[in-house]
Amino acid sequence: MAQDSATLAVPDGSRATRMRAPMPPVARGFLWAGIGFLIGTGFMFLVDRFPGSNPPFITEPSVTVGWLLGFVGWLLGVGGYESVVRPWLGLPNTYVASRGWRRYFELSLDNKVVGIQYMVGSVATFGIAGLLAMGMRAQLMGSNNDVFGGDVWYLSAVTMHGVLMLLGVAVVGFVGGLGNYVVPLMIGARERMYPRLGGMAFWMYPAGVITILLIPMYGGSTAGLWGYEPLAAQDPSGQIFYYLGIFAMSMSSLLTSLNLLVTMIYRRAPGVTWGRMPVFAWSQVAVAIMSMIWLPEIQTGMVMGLLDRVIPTNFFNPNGGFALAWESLFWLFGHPEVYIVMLPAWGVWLEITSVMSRKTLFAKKYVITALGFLTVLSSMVWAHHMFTSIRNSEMIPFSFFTESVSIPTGVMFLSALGTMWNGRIRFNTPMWYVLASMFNFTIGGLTGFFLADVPANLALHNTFFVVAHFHFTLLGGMIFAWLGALYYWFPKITGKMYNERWGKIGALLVFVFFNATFLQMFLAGLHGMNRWVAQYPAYLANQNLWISISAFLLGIGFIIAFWNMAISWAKGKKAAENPWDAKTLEWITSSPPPAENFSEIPVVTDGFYRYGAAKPELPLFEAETLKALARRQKGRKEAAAGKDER
Ligand code: HEM
Ligand SMILES: [Cu+2]
Repeated sequence: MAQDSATLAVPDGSRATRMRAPMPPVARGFLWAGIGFLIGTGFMFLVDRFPGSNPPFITEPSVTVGWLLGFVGWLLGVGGYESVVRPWLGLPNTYVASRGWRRYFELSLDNKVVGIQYMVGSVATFGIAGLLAMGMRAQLMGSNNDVFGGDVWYLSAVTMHGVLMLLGVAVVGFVGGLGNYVVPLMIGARERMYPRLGGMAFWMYPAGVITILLIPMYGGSTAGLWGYEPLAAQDPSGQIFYYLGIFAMSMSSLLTSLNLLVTMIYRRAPGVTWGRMPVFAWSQVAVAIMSMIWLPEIQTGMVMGLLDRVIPTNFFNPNGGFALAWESLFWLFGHPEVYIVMLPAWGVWLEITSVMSRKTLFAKKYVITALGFLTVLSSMVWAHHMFTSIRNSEMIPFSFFTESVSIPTGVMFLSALGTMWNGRIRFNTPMWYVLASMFNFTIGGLTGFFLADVPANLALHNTFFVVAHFHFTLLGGMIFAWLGALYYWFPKITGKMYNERWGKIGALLVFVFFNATFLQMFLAGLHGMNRWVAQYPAYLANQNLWISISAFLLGIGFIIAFWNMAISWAKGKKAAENPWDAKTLEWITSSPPPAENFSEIPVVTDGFYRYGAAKPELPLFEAETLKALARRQKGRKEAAAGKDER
């Protein structure tokens, strides 16, 4: 490492003295979380003795307060104490970043460390939520199975699977993971605007995942990802972990998005104008705007739902409250959420198609305009999830706006296709994933049209047709693009090259068995297979058996896809500096980049994606950057160790 990232924490230039940490930060996090929990529950025990509860500490109000203090204890324990609290109190700065692997187990101020923390965390969460899916498919393999030992536990698995996949994988994978890692590099920034906030934001995420995993220990939660009222009010106590877990995970994404947005506003390198900024970064601008509006909205909803249980207030309680308000609150966030997830996936399509086709990105201005339309339109369609519960007169506008979303969406397809047109396309693993994602998303989008159509929706609502539709967009569209992105930036992040043959085998297996699994789900839905059921009529058993078998094979495909990355990271060959001949800024620094991202801030004089020019590399960057490149070739050690940049 050229420079210890700790120096970033000490802006006044004074070097912090290294304090020997008494305990690894994560261990201290758990300890302080435990202490916080005990203080919270103890306090509640003193102020309110909970007649009849047994044991007396474990009641919903006391667990809620205990969780809040535990959450604070966790954040301080993993490093918030040194990096945030002490500086606030004016105490001498004792924050020193660790080196090597230890950096990943503490609060870090380096965008690349935080990006890897999020990426590895989201892959692990994908594994856990994927295992739950395998369990669900084992249950549904026969019409009368009992794999989970009771319907409550099956439904709790559905809830946890949905919440973890959506808030713990889909959002986090692109915003926290690749967003933190790639966006500052793409715009030529040394760091994000608020490194400490970025470091803290990450640690909220595992707290949220763990909270969701605690659901079964507190009785389960059967109301599903969207926690519909008044069902949720009747749920076992595990439901409070649903509210708290979603709160923590969404807070993590919100703060990350804010940080990235401010970074893009203030930290673009000279010459990286808004117009030149790469599409992946642009997609994160749109994501940040949507996150700033809709994540606080759903967090408010989560708090209201929680208060309904622990105070109890009466927001959604049918006796005096309004249960349908929850549905609107949820979907006001829920629909923009799918765009928060999908926009970066489209950004990835376009980055990769341009690079792999060696062609200038087609219609970039229209793509950015379309991102703007999607940001607005996606907030005007939420009641298409509620056609069975709203008035007839309210249906047409929601149907209309939903279908109009296909226009800006089509722009993404057109741009990708126009970019590939007449290009010399390199069909490697990232490109395979992008093409697969485009194929899958087409099916997801077209079946969305059926669901936006009111008469069809009324028949298909809550059947497996819907389950298949949203998996085609989320899993087939977003997760495939995510895998493509991970493979594409793999050489940048690890400095190693992945194994192309195993990459393609993984991509092929995942593509074939994804379609085998979820195409059949459309048919099951049309034949009357309901969702959120652990048992179903025997005539559907044969079809479900085949769905389950395909799902298990899909699981194996995912294991191969991720295993290949893990093995290549450990043992792969060293990658070339810019193996794709890409034009965006992250590829002009070393792989992996030094702590400060660029040894010299690049100065950009032309748009990116200029393929086909006579000398593609040269006209892009000015002399300073070329000097930096030359210096790096002489040896990074010399260039970085010798001088202090600040
Ligand atoms: C590994 C492959 C996967 C399989 C086999 C699978 C299977 C399932 C099944 C059987 C359900 C329950 C449907 C019901 O009864 O309502 C479900 C629900 C769900 N899945 Fe997946 N899934 C997979 C991956 C994903 C991914 C990658 C995402 C998102 C990025 C996702 C998001 C969801 C959501 C949001 C729900 C709804 C949860 C709810 O109703 O509360 N799934 N999945
Ligand atoms: Cu929607």
